[in-house]
Amino acid sequence: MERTFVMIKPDGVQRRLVGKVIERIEQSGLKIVAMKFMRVSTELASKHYEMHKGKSFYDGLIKYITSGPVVAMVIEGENAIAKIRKLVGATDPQDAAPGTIRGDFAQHIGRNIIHASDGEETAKREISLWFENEELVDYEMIDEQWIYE
Ligand code: IDP
Ligand code: MG
Repeated sequence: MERTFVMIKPDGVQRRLVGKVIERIEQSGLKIVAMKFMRVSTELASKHYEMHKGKSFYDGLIKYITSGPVVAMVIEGENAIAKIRKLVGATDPQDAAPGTIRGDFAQHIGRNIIHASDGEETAKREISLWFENEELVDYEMIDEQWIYE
């Protein structure tokens, strides 16, 4: 089982898409192990996006992510990292396939609704950046035998 970090960005919250996004994650069989609704500080935003520091879109990105509340989550499942990236779709919604979250709900790369970790190392780093260990809840889903063979 793998864990990944997912965040519904301020535009997702403002456009009242929280329920629809979480529905897609839940119905795919993945499991929520942590979730919080929060305003992101500039400090957290700059740590989260430190790899993009210096790029042309960086300042706008920090402003966007700190502009309103977000929903931060940790999601667990088999190949959860890749699976969620597929559900999310390409970074630029203009390239994101229909059926993906960005493809169905977004128009512009600077307002693309959702973040998801892009690999094992990133997932580890982001989960520990956004959540305390005790905020991650260990539990079993009652339908696990119907989700995994
Ligand atoms: P990802 O979110 O699909 O992993 P990254 O390349 O890691 O994409 O970029 C992080 C975020 O930075 C994107 O989701 C998007 O919000 C923003 N971003 C990336 N490229 C651009 C751009 O060219 N213009 C505006 N925002 C951008
Ligand atoms: Mg990324």
